[in-house]
Amino acid sequence: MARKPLMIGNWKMNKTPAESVVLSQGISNRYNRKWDKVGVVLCPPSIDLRPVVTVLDYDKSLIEVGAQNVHWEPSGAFTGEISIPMLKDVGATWCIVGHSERREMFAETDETVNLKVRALVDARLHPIVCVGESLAVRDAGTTIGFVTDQVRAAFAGLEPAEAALAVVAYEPIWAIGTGRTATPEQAQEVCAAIRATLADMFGTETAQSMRILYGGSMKPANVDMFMPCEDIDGGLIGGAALKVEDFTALVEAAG
Ligand code: 3PY
Repeated sequence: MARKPLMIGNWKMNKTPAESVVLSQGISNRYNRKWDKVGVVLCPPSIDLRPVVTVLDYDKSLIEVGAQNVHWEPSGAFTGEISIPMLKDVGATWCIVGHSERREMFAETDETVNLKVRALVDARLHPIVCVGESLAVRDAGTTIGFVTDQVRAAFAGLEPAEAALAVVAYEPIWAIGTGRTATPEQAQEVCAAIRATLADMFGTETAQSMRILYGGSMKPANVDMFMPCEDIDGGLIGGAALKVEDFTALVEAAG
């Protein structure tokens, strides 16, 4: 089944609202019809969502916008959190869930990842479910079991049509912010195992329709190694998403 490639920029905690206007405008200016072969999503910090959506709406851009995190409760005493109704109001349609930085530094667990995925699909938003192993897990030879357990936990309790709203991003932790990348063979092996797990949970048709991304220092210099892999449908991009030239080069390479 042909899956439309997808490139998602994860800006992490970079770019002020003023800088987010410059970056999203720069990317939008480079957007051309060729890119409708590739889905593009920008995930700026939550304070930048409104300015980025405004820029892209003004340009009638096909680029979509996502958040980097969300709480599963619709409102309440959760200081510092943002809710799904807030994302919907601002025009965000995607949300990263379970990035390894949040799992490591902000106590995100498989259980809270599942609560967030559940709440997002209930609101018909698209979760970007991040999974990936540490170097210790890779060295122990237990990567496939570890990552597929994360997938099972994140998607527990969903119906196939709900799961199909999500994408999965495989990001080996040892390749994030280190300049190291997995080899295409390593990435493909894990992404194939993720797809097999989704097939086991939701059926082959749903699994074949879902996009699985590679993340972890994907950049213009290595994108051509990953895109031909059978089970890799795009990238979740960190540092290279912060430069117009780099990000647009990645999108063009995916198309
Ligand atoms: C990276 O490539 O550094 C990422 O973590 C993307 O999410």
